[in-house]
Amino acid sequence: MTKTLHHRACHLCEAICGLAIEITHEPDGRASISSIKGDRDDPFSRGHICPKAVALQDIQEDPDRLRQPHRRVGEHWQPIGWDEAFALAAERLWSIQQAHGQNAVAVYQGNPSVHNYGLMTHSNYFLGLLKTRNRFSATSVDQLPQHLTSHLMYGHGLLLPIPDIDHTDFMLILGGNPLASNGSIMTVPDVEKRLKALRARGGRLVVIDPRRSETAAMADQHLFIRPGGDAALLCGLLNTLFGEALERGSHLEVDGLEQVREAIAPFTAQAMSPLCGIEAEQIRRLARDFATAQRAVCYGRMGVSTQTFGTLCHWLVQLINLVTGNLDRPGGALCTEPAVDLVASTSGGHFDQWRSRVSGLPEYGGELPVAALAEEMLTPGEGQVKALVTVAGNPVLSTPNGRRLDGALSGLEFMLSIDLYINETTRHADLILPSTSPLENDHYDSTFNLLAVRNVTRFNRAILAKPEGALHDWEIFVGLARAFAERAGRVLKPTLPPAQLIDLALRQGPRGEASPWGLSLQALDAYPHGLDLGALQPNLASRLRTPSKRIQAAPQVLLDDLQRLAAQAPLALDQLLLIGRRHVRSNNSWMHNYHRLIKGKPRHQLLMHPLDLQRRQLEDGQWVRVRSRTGSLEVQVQASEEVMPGVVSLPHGWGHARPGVQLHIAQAQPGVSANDLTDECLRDALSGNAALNGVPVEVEAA
Ligand SMILES: Nc1nc2c(c(=O)[nH]1)N[C@H]1C(S)=C(S)[C@@H](COP(=O)(O)OP(=O)(O)OC[C@H]3O[C@@H](n4cnc5c(=O)[nH]c(N)nc54)[C@H](O)[C@@H]3O)O[C@H]1N2
Ligand SMILES: Nc1nc2c(c(=O)[nH]1)N[C@H]1C(S)=C(S)[C@@H](COP(=O)(O)OP(=O)(O)OC[C@H]3O[C@@H](n4cnc5c(=O)[nH]c(N)nc54)[C@H](O)[C@@H]3O)O[C@H]1N2
Ligand code: SF4
Ligand SMILES: [Mo]
Repeated sequence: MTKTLHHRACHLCEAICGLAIEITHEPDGRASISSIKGDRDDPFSRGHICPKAVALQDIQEDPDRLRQPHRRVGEHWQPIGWDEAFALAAERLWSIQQAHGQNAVAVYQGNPSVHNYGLMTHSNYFLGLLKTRNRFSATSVDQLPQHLTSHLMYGHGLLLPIPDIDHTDFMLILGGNPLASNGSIMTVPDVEKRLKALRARGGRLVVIDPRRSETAAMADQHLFIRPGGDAALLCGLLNTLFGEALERGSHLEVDGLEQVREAIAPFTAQAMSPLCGIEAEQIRRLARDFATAQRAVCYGRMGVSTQTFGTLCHWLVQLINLVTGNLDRPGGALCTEPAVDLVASTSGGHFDQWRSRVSGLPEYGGELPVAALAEEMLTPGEGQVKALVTVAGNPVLSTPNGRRLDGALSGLEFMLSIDLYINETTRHADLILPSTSPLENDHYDSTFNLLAVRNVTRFNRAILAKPEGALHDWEIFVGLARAFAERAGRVLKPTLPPAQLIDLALRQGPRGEASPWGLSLQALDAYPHGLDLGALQPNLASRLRTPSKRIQAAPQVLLDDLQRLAAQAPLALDQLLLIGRRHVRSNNSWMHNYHRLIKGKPRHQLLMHPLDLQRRQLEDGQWVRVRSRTGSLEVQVQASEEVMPGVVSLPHGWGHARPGVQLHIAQAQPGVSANDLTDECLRDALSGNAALNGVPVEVEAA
């Protein structure tokens, strides 16, 4: 028996934590993981990991994880060979498109699609052949408003300014809880340490959240906000900045700032206060504190994206950073300069060039909002969706009104899933193609290097050998593409393995052969702990992709959306609103099948303020029925002063006890799916992003 030590990063969430993994090799050739620890020599994560990293071992060993293709035969699953599986998929998808048109096949790509580089480089090799307009992904239950804002203001949906958390003096967070999520569109391992450092250097952290989250609890100031009230608060802040001459000059060239100033004039702190539930003087004081800090940054995330004014919120966040001189400035918000530069190598994107068939929701970057997926399946007529391909996703638990989608999936003619498990979604599939596990994969983080709080890069070599007969995700896509092209009589362009594509991108990139860095894949092998490329630097002026190469502060669609806010009625305080929450041991819907992550105190409960319980004569710990327009469910309630009165909180991604699901540990857990209550009709009107937060609900004794 020998032991070897390996270094690579964890890429389960967005944080990029360096790992030191010890592998035991048996004399018969078998290898197993003996320990997983944080890598202290990683310059970015500095030893930090969360409990999910250790569960990489459980993923590896999980008997429920599929290891070969499975085909449905009635109620049973039958293992089949790869070639047979590819041919079956090609035949069914092709014939459905022949009978009903190309758009009859829909695609849904889930979150791990950006956590696995083979999916990044190769999913479109196959999916592009389908030429369907019914493409959906987890983007539209998440960060779509942020892409759209950057597309409209900066000319590229990936020019996303990241908080310079290590150098700021004032951080204002709305709708993000990095202590649980480890940062998002702000890749930041050991965020707690970095926030403590901010406070230790005399800086301030202010959190706006309807719940006293873990991050709010460590802040200098936490303001409760009525869910969905952020656009009003942000308008009040911006109005104060203009009204009290708190602006600061910027080196950036901007069009439309005068239009913004004019448009925002009626949105005074006084007028906005009843729309967000924060005192006018409180709003004004916050604006002054922000503007007078040496270096400040306003950061908005999930909680402000997934609400009915999601894009308006993110536009206002950008404007607040811009007018206070904190955009593209150290200690403010800065764009990264990654070694693989997706901004330089891709087009700026497009918006609203076509719309969904039933509800007329706009496309962004070739994808339609996933809130429309079920209705596209359920509404008869030309273009009705008859088949679905899911890739690394679980939309039944992750998208609004998941129960309706659940029902719609059972009516499809064919469903293909590329996934590791038979879960709430893939149980409806006719064919499941599982890929290798995370540690059997190489990985290069082209997405999260783009979103990190420092410029970083590394190449992660696979640590465990690919089992015999297994395929990586990218190989599955190549197999599907070949079979489909053959069936459809089309010529397929050749492709290269992901490692070679990344090598090319590195060599040709800004830190490549023409630069002093001279990066290539081979060069990165010299940095098993990752390579720090330095702090973020101002660069937006030269990277803007708008036609004028100037920032567009006043896109017409956003000025128009401001009028929607102006027409908003004041808050109905007696209406209970549902919000979500994340836990550090959880990862969306898919990591509940591992003992070490689900042990400990139960965390599936509905959190409710004691006053709201009292008003309904309910008691802590009792079972309650929660009802919304779309559904109802029963769950245990927990009294909590963490949530403000009028707000209840339920985590998403639970509710695994459904027939046919093969997740033996997860199924035994209590918990319900928050998305059985969310509503596909509640959306950000501009982008179509799902409003998963601020859902009106009623709660009564069960
Ligand atoms: N109510 C509510 N709903 C939400 C949210 C919320 O806050 N509240 N959050 C939303 C957000 S931000 C997101 S990103 C979505 C996530 O929604 P989804 O992406 O739909 O769901 P996940 O739970 O991430 O499912 C990941 C799936 O990928 C599989 N998988 C994991 N790794 C791999 C791999 O390497 N290859 C392949 N082929 N498969 C793999 C897993 O088995 C699992 O089935 O949920 C959204 N839904
Ligand atoms: N442990 C863990 N880490 C994760 C994930 C996970 O599931 N578990 N998922 C990963 C993914 S895919 C993503 S996208 C990121 C998300 O990372 P974050 O954006 O940090 O998301 P959350 O932790 O959901 O924090 C959202 C916060 O918004 C608050 N909120 C809800 N409604 C409103 C509102 O109307 N206004 C305001 N101001 N706040 C509101 C909620 O109370 C919550 O505290 O996390 C990633 N990291
Ligand atoms: S925070 Fe946890 S899940 Fe995320 S990258 Fe780090 S170790 Fe992995
Ligand atoms: Mo997400």
